Amino acid sequence: MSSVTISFMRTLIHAKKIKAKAISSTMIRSLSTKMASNDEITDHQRVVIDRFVAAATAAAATTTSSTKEAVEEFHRLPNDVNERNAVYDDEDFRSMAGINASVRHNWTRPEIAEIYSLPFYDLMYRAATVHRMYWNPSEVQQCTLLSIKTGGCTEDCSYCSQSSKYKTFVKPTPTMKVKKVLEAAKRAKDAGSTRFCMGAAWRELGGKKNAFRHILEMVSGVNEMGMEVCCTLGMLDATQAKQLKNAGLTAYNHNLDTSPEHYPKVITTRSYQDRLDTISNVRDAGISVCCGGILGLGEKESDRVGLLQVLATLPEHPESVPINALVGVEGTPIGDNEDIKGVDAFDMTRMIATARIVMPRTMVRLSAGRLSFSEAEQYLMFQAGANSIFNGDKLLTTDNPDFNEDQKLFEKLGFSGKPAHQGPLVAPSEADGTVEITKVQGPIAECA
Ligand code: SAM
Ligand code: DTB
Ligand code: SF4
Repeated sequence: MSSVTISFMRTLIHAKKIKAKAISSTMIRSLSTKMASNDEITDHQRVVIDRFVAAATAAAATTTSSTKEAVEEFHRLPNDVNERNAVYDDEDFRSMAGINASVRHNWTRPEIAEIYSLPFYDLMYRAATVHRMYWNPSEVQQCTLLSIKTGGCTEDCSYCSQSSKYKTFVKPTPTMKVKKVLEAAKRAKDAGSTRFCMGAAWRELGGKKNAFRHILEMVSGVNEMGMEVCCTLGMLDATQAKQLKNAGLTAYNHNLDTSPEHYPKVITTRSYQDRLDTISNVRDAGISVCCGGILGLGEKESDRVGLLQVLATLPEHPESVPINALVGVEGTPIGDNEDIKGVDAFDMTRMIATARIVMPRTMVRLSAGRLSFSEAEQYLMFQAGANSIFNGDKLLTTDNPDFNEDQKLFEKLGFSGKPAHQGPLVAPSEADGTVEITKVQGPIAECA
């Protein structure tokens, strides 16, 4: 790549005084002309420039705000997942520091098992490199959870404190009032949270008309506060998913939990296919899919690989994949099973690293179980590619690290939270051309 092009790109990226609005067509056209006239530019280098121009175009087209915000926005990819994916439509694979990666939907179990079983140092190197090819590692999303309807669930998930089948510390409580939920969301926002996730201990929304009306009010209320809104309410049909989308829902969490083979040993009251159907209803409604699983259910390594294979071969990878470590709850079959050991930090890291490699554009969420890991162990998980956590002193019913301790940890590690309703930061390796991006085929895309 010519030095003039590199310095032009850097000027665009780093210039503090440039308004993104002013960047748009003239500068992009000028960049295109420089690109078109330089015979020495190789194909993959041209693509690096294409990507940069695509991000700049998106930012320039949508920016109406101040210089600082404009520059900030200019560093970000489009927030809408379809627009974001469209930027990379013709991308084949990425390479950096001897590692290749791509967004694929045809992963086989043996391929994933091979990655999962790499020597730990090689797995970490590969995952951390993939992470840096696709993401800015300084940004880690923080979501605040609230249980809006606790306990008394008719499902028999054998890890769960909220199932009515088991006698646990949880005292069932009715659905919270809309006003109380919005007050809690406001407190989370004031504390700096940008995403609010509401959980209900239901098998399904089903015929709960009144409760659903209230939930739609909660969703639109939180959305109006400027926060991203997520729900996890059990199974949804297509109509309910569309209603939630219309009310302003950003994302829906519905986990597969484990592999299809291990699943019936953990849950008997709803099938794997039921879960896949809900995920597809959520996807079809245009809501971001948050779908992952739990380690510590007595599963084998092949079940962990099996779960990742199902996720990585969905028609679209989930926008986020939560990886939970079991929080053992007394009174539940798994919590009381002495043969099931606590989740090892290296196993948790392996799972996160493998998820990062097989779904490079997915946000990997280090979810339940952080209290059982030291800060250094959690750092290993961020280094393996985790870029989201649940914050707040409580998860749904169990404890989570102290909110202020998490903020201190973020400061120590140099992480910032992700702002609401903004796409992820462009990976520095992409902005400065360190990562090589190879196209599927064809001539240079027309810029501007
Ligand atoms: N009731 C809804 C459902 O299951 O679809 C939503 C809430 S449920 C608590 C959300 C997810 O939290 C579960 O699918 C499971 O992956 C995770 N989870 C629940 N209890 C857990 C525990 N004790 N330890 C770790 N993760 C847990
Ligand atoms: C997810 O995968 N983990 C979060 C969120 N989605 C809703 C829930 C974890 C729950 C942990 C057990 C509890 O607190 O009851
Ligand atoms: Fe009910 Fe969800 Fe708990 Fe299963 S995980 S028992 S569906 S609250």
